[in-house]
Amino acid sequence: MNKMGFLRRLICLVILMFVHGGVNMETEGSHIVLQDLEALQPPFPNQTYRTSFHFQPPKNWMNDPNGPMVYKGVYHLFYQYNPKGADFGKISWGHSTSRDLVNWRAHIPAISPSQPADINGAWSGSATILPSGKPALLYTGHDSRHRQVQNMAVPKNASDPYLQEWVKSPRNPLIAPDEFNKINATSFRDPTTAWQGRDGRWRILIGSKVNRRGLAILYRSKDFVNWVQARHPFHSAEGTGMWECPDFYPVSTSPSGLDTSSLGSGIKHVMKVSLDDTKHEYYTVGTYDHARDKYIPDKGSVDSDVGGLRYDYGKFYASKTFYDSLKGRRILWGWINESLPSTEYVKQGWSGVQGFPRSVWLDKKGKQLVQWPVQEIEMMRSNRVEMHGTVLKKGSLVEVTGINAAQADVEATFKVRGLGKAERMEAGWSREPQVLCSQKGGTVRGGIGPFGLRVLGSKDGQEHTSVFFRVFRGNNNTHFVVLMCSDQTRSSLNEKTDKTSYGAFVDIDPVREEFSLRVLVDHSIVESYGGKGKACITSRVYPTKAIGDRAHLHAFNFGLQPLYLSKLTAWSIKNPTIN
Ligand code: DQQ
Repeated sequence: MNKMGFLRRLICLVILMFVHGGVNMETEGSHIVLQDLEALQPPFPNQTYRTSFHFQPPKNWMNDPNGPMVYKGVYHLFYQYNPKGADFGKISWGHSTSRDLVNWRAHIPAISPSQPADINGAWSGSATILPSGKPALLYTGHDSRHRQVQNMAVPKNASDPYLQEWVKSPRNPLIAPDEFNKINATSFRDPTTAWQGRDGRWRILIGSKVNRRGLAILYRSKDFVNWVQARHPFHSAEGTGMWECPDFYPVSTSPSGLDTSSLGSGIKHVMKVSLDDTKHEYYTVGTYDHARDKYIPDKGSVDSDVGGLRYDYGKFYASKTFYDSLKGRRILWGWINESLPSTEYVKQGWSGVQGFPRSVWLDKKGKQLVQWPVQEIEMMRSNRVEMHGTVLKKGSLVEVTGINAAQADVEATFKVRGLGKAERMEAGWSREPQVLCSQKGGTVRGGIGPFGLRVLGSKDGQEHTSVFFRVFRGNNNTHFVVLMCSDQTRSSLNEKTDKTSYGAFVDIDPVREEFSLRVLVDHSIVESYGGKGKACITSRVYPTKAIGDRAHLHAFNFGLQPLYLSKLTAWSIKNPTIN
């Protein structure tokens, strides 16, 4: 609604209230007035950056995805939500459902602060489908004493596939920090989905810390109500600080996912934590020693966000997976926050988006995960355009036309013949991919690369976000290193936006493999998948010129070595119905 429309409705409302004044009308009138006032909320001053196929509530603040699950054929997504405004406040669990992970319908919040055990906020948690087939939600309550405690809620009516109403356990809190367990009451949160061991007991992890050591504390239960703390933490790592939103699940090299309680041969486990200090996540791949109830990362799997593996090397936090028993896959959700000062997003009337849901599985080398947008995205594709065998000489910038470049799915494969021009990794250069990307951005010419895609570009070239590869030769000349960057330095002429460049090293063998790059563009989101999903980078950008049909898409090569764009396929993405 524009400003005029809003004023017109406001005037009508005042007249209505005036005409219908009087005792009898007042009860009915006040009901109508309340509903109308809700509808009459002024339009958000800036809708430019709302996304089209990424999940968002209609307004207000959203952060972590909570309790994702599938129940009676319906996907559920809960999320940390402030019903009162666009900044973090007293948090509820917002709730939406979907039959296809693409179109979503909003429901009333599932959990709102009401008991002493959550009166200051219903914080993050997870869903578990119990053997009865019914779900239970475990979540952190910020209680009346400002402690973090663990609570449970169950559906009021389990025959409703939309599970619109939830009842809190009268036994809440089920788990609380006290003088005996020596748990820091302000660092004790975010219960995982429970898994059942061979002894039949349920297990959950809760994030915590002792000084700078991040911890995943293990609890066990026979009945899902009485939980007993294990003597030793399930896993911990020195120097990582508070572990938020731990996630622990089995994986195999098959894209088919596994139920959280699965054990057996050919199964590895993934442990992911979100670091409160750096707002980065990292994961390790390892072994679950169920006899000792301990997790042991594989040798070489680094237990840190520095040098370790991350789902996403850009904006992506407080993520959570669930097992989709409908389609036999594991799906990952993660929160993409704003890159604007809080005053800006409060003005905007909303804050926070969820990443497009991704399937996750173990790469065939067994050392890292592969992620890929769920296949349902294909339902929204239209206007397919294709390019084949295009030569990209040095300095090439080739426009891709025929699609909506502000709302697109682009898959490209680049082929490099001859690596002789690869730059040598110099001793003084940073080994940190993010730092390297900021030193060697999308306009800094190299030997092999930068080459890739320029998205959300303005006609005059002043604005664009470049997602690209660059190949380096290792010091001893025996190997090559592939860097993937998402360079936001020119993403917006608005000086207030954060323009950090993000980077990752990708496990691509440039001698034998082509370079695959997929980018989902959604107005203010650039979600990139390099090396067929081995490295992902999400950027949040706010173009001032490259908006809507004024956005352009290019393939480019600013390296000395010519190369081929062997194939590029791009689609516009149609608008799904979201909330
Ligand atoms: N967000 C929640 C916490 C969690 C944090 C509060 C992670 O439960 O630790 O909204 O973003």
